[in-house]
Amino acid sequence: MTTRAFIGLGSNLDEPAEQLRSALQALDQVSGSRLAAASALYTSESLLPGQPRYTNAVAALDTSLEPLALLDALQAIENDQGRVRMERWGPRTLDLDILLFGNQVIDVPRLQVPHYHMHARPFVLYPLAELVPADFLLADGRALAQLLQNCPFVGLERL
Ligand code: A4P
Ligand code: MG
Repeated sequence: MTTRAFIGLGSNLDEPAEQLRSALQALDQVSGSRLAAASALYTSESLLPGQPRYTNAVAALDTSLEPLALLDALQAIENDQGRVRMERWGPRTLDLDILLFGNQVIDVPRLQVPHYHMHARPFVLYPLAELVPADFLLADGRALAQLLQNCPFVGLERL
């Protein structure tokens, strides 16, 4: 059985667009998984002052992995692409977040899904909207259309 997961990709170091392109290829290579679709790339200012501009995208991944095994695979890709965890929220070559995992709500120490903050981040919601129907509901019942209405397309540039 496969589950459709949505993965948020972000980078603000070392040629971010290239980082995202190679991460998309790596996602397609994850065991038991297939990259079903990817959004356009978007750029925006960092939420944290003084950091380089971010490039973000969202991918749809069909996977037979369990959620924590998928998280392990994503962290391995982050490490392969040279991410050094210097400080939480610091600049990074690659950040891969599990935004949604089918219709599951997950709350264990290593993993919370839907991803906290995704409902208020234009660089997550607009690329996600490219990949799902207009009446899409998050696993926690929130309507994507409503979240988009509350989250104006401000400061985002679609590449
Ligand atoms: N973790 C829990 N839930 C999840 C999940 N759903 N997906 C845990 C992935 N990981 C999850 O992550 C820390 C721990 O979160 C993991 O070990 C995992 O067990 P991390 O990637 O090491 O830490 P982080 O990315 O520095 O923290 P976080 O909270 O993911 O950072 P944010 O909030 O994503 O902030 N501005 C723009 N424009 N675009 C961005 O992408 N990103 C950040 C980073 C700041 N500003 C930004 C952007
Ligand atoms: Mg992260």
